[in-house]
Amino acid sequence: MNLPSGFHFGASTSAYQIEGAAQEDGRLPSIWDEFAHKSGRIKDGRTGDVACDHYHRWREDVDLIHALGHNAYRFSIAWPRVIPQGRGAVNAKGLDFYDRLVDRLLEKGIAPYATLYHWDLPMGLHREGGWLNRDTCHAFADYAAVVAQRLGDRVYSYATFNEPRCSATVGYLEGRHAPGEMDQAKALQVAHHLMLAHGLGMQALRANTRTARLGVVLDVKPYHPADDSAASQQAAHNAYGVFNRWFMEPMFLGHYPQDIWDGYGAMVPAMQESDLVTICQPIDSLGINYYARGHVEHSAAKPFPHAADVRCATSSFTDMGWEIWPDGLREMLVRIHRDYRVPDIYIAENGAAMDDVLENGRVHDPVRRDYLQSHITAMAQARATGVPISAYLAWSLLDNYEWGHGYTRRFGLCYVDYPTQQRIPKDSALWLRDFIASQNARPYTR
Ligand code: IFM
Repeated sequence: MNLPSGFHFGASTSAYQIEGAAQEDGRLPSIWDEFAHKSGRIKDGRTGDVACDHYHRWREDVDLIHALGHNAYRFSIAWPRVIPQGRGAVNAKGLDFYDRLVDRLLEKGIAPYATLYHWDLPMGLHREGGWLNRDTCHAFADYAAVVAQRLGDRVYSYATFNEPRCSATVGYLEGRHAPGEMDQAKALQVAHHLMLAHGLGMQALRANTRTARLGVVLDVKPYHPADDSAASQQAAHNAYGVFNRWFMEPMFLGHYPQDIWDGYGAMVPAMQESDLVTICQPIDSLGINYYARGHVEHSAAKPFPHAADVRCATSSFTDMGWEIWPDGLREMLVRIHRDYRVPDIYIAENGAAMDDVLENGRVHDPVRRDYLQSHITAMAQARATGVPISAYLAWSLLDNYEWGHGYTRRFGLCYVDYPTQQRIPKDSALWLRDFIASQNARPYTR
């Protein structure tokens, strides 16, 4: 595939989804602890209290990453472990955990990619209004500074946020994620504050690092019209704007997309004069999470963007019901490069939930293997056209807590037998290991 030997291959995880140890060593609850325990909206009624017990098994997990031939690993730092109330006192034990993890990754030739916020807002801040309260953006910047002062340039790549779109939309409009609200205007205000916090967080990271690469991770999706009508084409354009441009244009161009702003009408967020300047910080690297495309038709019955999902009869779908559409990854990489010219892009998440079965100590998952292979090929095609792409990180290293689905969805390269916490590399993990070796990817050195 003509990838340079410094290309990074690995997998991603996030704190609440794998760590467990929810009440240990000074960690306090986040909005996800509260939501998982109380909302009644988790499919199997379960929580991340134990998850994959990674907080206790992190050494073996790093050995596993190494054995799979990865030279990069993306994880998230739990804000409620590091600053349990969200602002104020720093919890030394929480920071120590990530300090040891980073050192161990470096010893093993694995580049640490750290995300500061993967949806686990400390409850202390949520009680003061959470992401609807502008002060939370400043608390986030303080937290970013604390982490960067401790981990510094040992972290190869920092991302401020994972999928701000998802935090805002699924948490405040669809109500399927914490904190479970269903209000479009609130979702837009939260999105604005998440972006403002990203800008302030970037400044804090910049002030406290020298060589680490800094940026954000966004979930991206192409939208295709399900029929030839002008109305459906407009719906696809609008949906693309709501999903992608609403976040990328403020961050990379310094303004909201005017057509989408007009579409939202009176629901647009309140902001201050200089917010867009703060939000539009230069980044070193953009992480993108790609899973599926959107396929929509116009629906007057739906609120703006007036788009209704249409299931394509000829497509295959994952266990999440997401359409398998590898070319969408190529399409998005080429389009993002064309529209925003960010200096570097990496695939921060890509993967498939499948109905995996453990049989005689093996998990045969040919559909996931094909999914990974076809998406890596799509990425390489984009790269061959000149898009600067530096890493491919699969979602996820382990089966884990899939938010509102609890433990009923398995995305892992490694199967987790939850009663014993045994990790079993699936066939796709072994395929990826051999593929990485075939690309001569070299271990990471600082
Ligand atoms: O599990 C999530 C992850 O936390 C964020 N991106 C999508 C994944 C699959 O739903």
